[in-house]
Amino acid sequence: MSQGLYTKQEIASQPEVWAQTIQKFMSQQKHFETQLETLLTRPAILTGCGSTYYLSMYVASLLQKVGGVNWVSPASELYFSAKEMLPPDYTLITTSRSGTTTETLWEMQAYRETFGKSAQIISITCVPETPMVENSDLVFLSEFGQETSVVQTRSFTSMAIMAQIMAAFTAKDQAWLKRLQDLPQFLERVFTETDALSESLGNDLSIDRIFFLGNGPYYGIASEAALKMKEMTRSWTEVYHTLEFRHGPMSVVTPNALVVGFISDFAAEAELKVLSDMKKLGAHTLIICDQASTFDLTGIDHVVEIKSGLNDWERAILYLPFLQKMAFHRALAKGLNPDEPVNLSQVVTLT
Ligand code: F1P
Repeated sequence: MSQGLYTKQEIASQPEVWAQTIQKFMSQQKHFETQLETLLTRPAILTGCGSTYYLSMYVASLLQKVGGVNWVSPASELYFSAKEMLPPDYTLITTSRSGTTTETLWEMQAYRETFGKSAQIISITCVPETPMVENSDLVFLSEFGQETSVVQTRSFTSMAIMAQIMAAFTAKDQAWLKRLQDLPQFLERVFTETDALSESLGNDLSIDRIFFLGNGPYYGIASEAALKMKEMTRSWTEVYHTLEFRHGPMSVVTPNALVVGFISDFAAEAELKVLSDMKKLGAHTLIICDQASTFDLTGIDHVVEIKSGLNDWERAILYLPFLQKMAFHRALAKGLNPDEPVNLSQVVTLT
C-alpha cells in the first residue's frame, strides 16, 4: 500500500474544504457579527499548542489588521509563567484542531476561574462537542477540516480561513468577505502550476537543512511550514523573521541548505536581498510570492507565484500548501510514512 494516503488526500482536498468552510459561515454572518461586536473593545490573548500556537500568531496578525490589540503565547507558557503578568481584562482566543489538548484546556479553565463573569472565550476548532467547545462562549467550527493524519494540513488552513472570516466579520468588511471567496480557486491553480516543483524539491535529498523566513502575517505560516517539514520528514528546519536570519543564524548556511522566503508586499525588496545574500553563501533559494514580474530575481533558484492580487494578510495562507506538498514528497523520498510521523500522536494529552 503506498505511503501517506491520508495525508496526500487531506492536502489535496483543501480547495474544497476551504469552499465548504466559507459557505458555512457566509450563511451565519449576522449571528457572528453581533457576537463579535465587542471583540475589539478590549485586548485579546491568543493561544494554542504546536501547529495551533503558530496558527494563533496568524490570527493575531489578522486581528491587529482590523485594529485589535493582542499578543500570542503557547498555552503552557500562559498557564505556568504568565499568571502574574496578565492584564486586568482581556478576551481569550484559543485554537485547537482536536479541542482536547491538555495545556489549552488547562489555560481555558484557569482563565475562566480568574475572570468569572467578565471572561470571554472564543475558540477556533474542527471537532464539535469537545471540552474546548463546552468551555467557550463563541465557537468557530469547521468539521470539514477534520483529518485522519497526525500532522495538521487541511485542519490548519480551514481554521486559518475561519480566522480571516472572524476578522472580516469583526470589521464588518463586506469587500473582504467577497475577496476571500476566491481563495479556493487560487489554491487550485497553485496546485496545478507547482505540483512538479513541489515534487522535485521534495525529492532533492542533497538538502539537509531548510530555513523558512517570513514577516508579519507570514511568520506564523512560516513557523507552521517549518513544523510540517520537521514532523513529516524529520529534517533540520528553522524559522526566522526574514532579516533576522543575517543576525547569526545564517552561520549554518551551506550548499546543502534550502532557504525559503515568504515574500510580502510591504518588504519585498529587503526580503529578496536576504535570499540573494544566502545564494552567495551557496544555499538553494526558493521564494513564494504573489507576482514576481517586477522583482530582481538575482540569486533566486525557484519561484512560486500565487497570482491572487490579495493583500499580505489575505493571501498568506496560500503560501503554505505548496510546502505541505514538498514535505509530503520529501517524507516519501526518505522512506518515511507521512501518515505516521515518528514519535508523534494526533493529540498531546497529559495526565
Ligand atoms: C496540537 C498538536 C499539534 C501537533 C500534533 C499534536 O493539537 O500539538 O499542533 O502538530 O498534531 O497536537 P490541537 O490542540 O491543535 O488539537
